[in-house]
Amino acid sequence: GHTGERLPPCEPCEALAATLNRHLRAGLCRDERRVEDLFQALALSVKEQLLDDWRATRNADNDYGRRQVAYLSLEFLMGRTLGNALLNLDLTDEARRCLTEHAVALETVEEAEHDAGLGNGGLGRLAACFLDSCASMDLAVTGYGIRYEYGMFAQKIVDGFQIERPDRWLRDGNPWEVRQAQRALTVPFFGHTESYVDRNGRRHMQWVGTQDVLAVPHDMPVPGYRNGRINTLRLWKAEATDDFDLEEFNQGDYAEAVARKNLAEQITMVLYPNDASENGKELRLRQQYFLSSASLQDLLRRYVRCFGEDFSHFARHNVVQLNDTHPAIAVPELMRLLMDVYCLEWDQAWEITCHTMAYTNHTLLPEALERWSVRTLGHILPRIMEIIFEINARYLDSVAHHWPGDGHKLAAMSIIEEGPEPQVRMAYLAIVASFSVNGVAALHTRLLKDGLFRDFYALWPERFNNKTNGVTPRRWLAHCNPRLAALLDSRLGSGWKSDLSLLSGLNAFCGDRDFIHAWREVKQANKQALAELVSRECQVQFDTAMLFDVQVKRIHEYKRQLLNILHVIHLYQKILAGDTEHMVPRCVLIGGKAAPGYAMAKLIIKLAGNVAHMVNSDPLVTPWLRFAFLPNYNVSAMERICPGTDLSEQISTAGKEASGTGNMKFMMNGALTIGTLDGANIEMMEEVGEDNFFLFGLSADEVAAMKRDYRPQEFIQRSPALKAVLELIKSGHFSLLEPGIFEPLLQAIESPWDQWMLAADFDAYCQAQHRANELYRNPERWAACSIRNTAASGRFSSDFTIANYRDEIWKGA
Ligand code: DL6
Repeated sequence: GHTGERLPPCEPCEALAATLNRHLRAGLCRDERRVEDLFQALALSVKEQLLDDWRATRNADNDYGRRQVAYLSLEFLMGRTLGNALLNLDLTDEARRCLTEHAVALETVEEAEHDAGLGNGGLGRLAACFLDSCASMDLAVTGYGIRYEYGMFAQKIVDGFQIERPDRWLRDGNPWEVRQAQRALTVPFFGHTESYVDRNGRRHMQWVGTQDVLAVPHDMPVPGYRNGRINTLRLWKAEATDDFDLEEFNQGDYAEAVARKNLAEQITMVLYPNDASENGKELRLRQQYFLSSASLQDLLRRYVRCFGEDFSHFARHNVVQLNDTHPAIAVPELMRLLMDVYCLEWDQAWEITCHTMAYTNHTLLPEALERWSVRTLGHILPRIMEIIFEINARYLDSVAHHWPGDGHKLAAMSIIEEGPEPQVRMAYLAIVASFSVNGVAALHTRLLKDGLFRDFYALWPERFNNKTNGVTPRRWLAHCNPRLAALLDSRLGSGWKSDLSLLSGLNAFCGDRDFIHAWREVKQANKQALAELVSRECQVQFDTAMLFDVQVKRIHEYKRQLLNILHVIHLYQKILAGDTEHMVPRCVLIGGKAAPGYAMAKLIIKLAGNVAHMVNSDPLVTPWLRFAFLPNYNVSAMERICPGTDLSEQISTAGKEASGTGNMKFMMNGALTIGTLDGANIEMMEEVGEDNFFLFGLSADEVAAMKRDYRPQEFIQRSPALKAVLELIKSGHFSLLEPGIFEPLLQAIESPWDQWMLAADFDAYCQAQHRANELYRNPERWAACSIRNTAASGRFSSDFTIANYRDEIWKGA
């Protein structure tokens, strides 16, 4: 038919088994059947099953009966899709039945799926949890992101050092995505601006001489939990525009045309692997603008199709949630589109922008606060730079009005940071244009208000609000821990999967011997599965009778994996000294990736490996202690890790971890936490009670006060244990073949500039570890505390978080 012609509706979908066989036959032209083939065929079949609901969802949302939310994020750390999709669509049993004739377990097929590693860590995984909750709560939310050809690198450990390997996750194709070539849009770069006067004598600006890049949507389905809603994650892929290829070709410069094509496609080639630190590269800015522009054009196109070019209700029908400042360039871009494309006046465009944008901050660390040099931004996006200058000029008028005659304030609050190389402060740009600014845990939001954004809070207190993070109970309990899920179902019914507060019903079972027994059996089985993973990936044997003590997250000094390693060395020394009375045998696991350019983080990994080697190869030590570093920690590894963990390490320097979300996954799965008063740990402890939590260390206020006169030597001299640990490292015991290699770590601990204050917290940490040891000696009491942790985790469902976004920010969604 012709383009756009309506075709008759399709036949209703056949049963999963029939689709599966069809896809298997269609996808294969050989006899043997690999599990990868079964995965592809099953994924395509599941996608086919949800297509009707997906279309129905899109059609229902297109009439703007409710406010539409666009969640803009440079990262969506989705992990695998199959298992979660089957769960939400209630197709798990049917899929299992279909696979019996192929004599393969569903779990085996699930493991053939590559993780979609389109994110670094917490920020990207939060976006993924939010998508699941939004769909499950029947909200019209679209995720907008980038379809990186290469996601988060794969981590290999060679001689104890991290090696990065490219993550070619699309190698076998992505069965979930639907390419929407007909909905491609163009995004301009470079060029310059000109003014012109229209027929009515109005002056306009235009951005000309641009190099345009095509943004092609690749849609991923986001099924709600058994409610028929299928939301969309729209990932943009950059491609060269046809016309500009042709033009070059006609001029005979074929090679140049191909080179330019590669340049355009570079934009979505790779995810920047830096978590909580600045990227600063031009290509990163191009990614940010590419995502922001394409997504806003998409929003405007949909709006205009429904309402024409009357934008007076745009903000009532749309809200754009900015996931950190990465997409904050959307602010001037929306202004540009409204003014330059749809001819609105400044004031009207600004009114719309300020009622549409909402900004979430995810970090207080200064090195993660984005700045772009005016020179770079002006070169790549000249029209956008002009608009930022104008936004700043008008906004500084209101600052001057609020603080008359205070030049200091003007400089401190300006979107442009003056200096030899003027910079655009992206967080300020986001705040100035947003009707809502939120932090991600109560403490974090307080620190934003009193510290980092103090002046803005004084100017616009009503904009600031807290939304404590959460995680989806579908993936992080029902799917990843089927044994515990079955036990919960048997006692509570299955309603907890969509109302996690029902887990509080578990409190009634804390004294029930049979239940405690069943609870411990589940944990044992999950520990066995985790031990198998550790054995396969680390060649270290974990014994399920021992306490499983786990810290998995990005490697960063502020997260203090080093503190954990020092404690392992402390235990090692106690064991060698024969001081094992009442010691509970323990297996310590650390996992996580270091940013490729972060030397200290990489050295921490190396130390973990060397210490592990000494611990695990000493037969006097291994009955008491085993230690492993798990390579390539990612979403699917966490699905195996959190159900099998006894003790969860959340030990960041107070005031540095904005929220944490791994902490919540562990709690839900019945781990006890050893942690500082940081991020959401505080709220977790409030929910479960201090008796069921191993709290230690300085508070955020104490850290801030101590910073003025920090003397680590005093702590070291006062602590025989710490002294001994540092001396053992210094002696070369863990670096016999690499003398002096750990010197930078030792220097950091002993430096008065050590922001992370390891020495100050070491003794308190060991005492908290000792309390954990004592509790674990009584397995029944430990299990009761474990039950109470799961029971109290309902608050940390991302459904609860999203209900708050809906009611307090996205009003009308
Ligand atoms: O809000 C999600 C997650 C928090 O749980 C972590 O505490 C926080 O470190 C992380 N922030 C970042 C910062 N990246 N940037 N910009 O990843 O966000």
